[in-house]
Amino acid sequence: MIWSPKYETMPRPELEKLQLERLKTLVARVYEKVPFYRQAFQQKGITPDSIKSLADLSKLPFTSKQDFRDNYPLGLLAVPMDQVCRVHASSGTTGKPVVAPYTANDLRMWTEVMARTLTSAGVTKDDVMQNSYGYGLFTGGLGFHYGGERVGATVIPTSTGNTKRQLMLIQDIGTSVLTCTPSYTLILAEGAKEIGLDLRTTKLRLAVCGAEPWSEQMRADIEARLPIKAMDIYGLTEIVGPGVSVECEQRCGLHIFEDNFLPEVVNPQTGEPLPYGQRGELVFTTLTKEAQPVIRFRTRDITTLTAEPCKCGRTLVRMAKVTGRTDDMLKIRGVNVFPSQIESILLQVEGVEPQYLIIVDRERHLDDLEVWVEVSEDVFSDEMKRMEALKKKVKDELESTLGIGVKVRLVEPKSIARTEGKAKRVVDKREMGLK
Ligand code: DLL
Repeated sequence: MIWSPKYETMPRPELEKLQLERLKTLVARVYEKVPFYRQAFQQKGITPDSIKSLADLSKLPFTSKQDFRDNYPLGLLAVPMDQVCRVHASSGTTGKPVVAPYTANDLRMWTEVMARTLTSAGVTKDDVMQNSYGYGLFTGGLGFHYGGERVGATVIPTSTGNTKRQLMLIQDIGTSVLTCTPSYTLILAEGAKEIGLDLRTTKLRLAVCGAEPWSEQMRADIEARLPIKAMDIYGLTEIVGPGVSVECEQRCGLHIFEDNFLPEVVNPQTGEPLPYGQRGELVFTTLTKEAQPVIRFRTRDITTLTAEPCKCGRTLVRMAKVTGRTDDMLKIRGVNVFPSQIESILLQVEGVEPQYLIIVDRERHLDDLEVWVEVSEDVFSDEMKRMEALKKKVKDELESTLGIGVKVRLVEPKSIARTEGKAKRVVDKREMGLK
């Protein structure tokens, strides 16, 4: 089903016309209302009149995470404070959080894109949707909550954590859809096993997962452990929260709600826009946001875009699943390594669990990569020889793909700490000042 056929299946020429109109209005607005943008435009010799076609987008300056920090908390606001009806913020693990203010219209738009998102993922009014994204400053909880209510589903606002209670509600209320991070689905699967609950006896059928990178291998693993189809949803605080893009039933990339969020992919080094099909950094301009519109935000997420028609009927551009960020790339002895590569390799080896930790250290001026991975119960209780063979297999697979030496440590089931929010899978001791 398509929630808003008008916008989701609009012929592309018409959509592009709408985007251009909205872009012109946006540029004029931020030029007038936000000193930060006016200055940035002036530095590039741009006025609102410089935007005559969508291609002129590339003349506009970028906005970075640092710009949000420099203007903390509300220096990028484009409306008077009395028009702001809600404020969210990112978790801010790396410094000050990013503050996300919304006007009443922004909240309406967000609810609408979340209704489109959930519908595209397969949620209907007949579903019972257990929302295990964190409620609070994080955009996940309330974003999904209002979207779920808008499509008419029954929403259970559990928020994260308290796995036992989550499992109880799945059984007692008849939850059919889980909305949570991909890593939390695995915590639920483990919890169910511990209490002897066979999730196949429940009504669970679908999960709408996002907020962290997860590989196709991780998806296969999740779908093998739980009786669900796991759909990918993407979003970020700076742009709106969840609801920027989502998969449809074809699962061949995530449709971007382009009437609201104008995407580009650029070369992360030079900032040069790249054509469809080329991998680079995703950049977004918000076309309809009132409180804190954003011009050309550098997401640091790496993907490709395609405008090829999709069988689902949506005309919206699709982005490939995000599996890495420009800033999660580890440079190990000069070699680029993405955590997602390690995840994909590990999950193809029989006998290991989808729980791992990547530890980067520096020993006598040399970078050292160590991967801890949990083994399954039966392997762990088996003879030493089998453990040794498994360790060698994991090491060989990692080394042959990454092209560098890797230390592997097989650890006991459930020994790697689980996180209920976004999974933390890399410990870089080089950055932590421990070396
Ligand atoms: O994570 C919003 C969200 C909530 C999205 C719930 C989906 C579901 P932030 O905390 O600002 O916002 O984190 C945004 O998370 O730039 C990506 O690096 C990453 N991310 C989000 N969704 C995905 C995904 C929310 N489906 C940052 N795949 C983004 C890969 C994702 N990475």
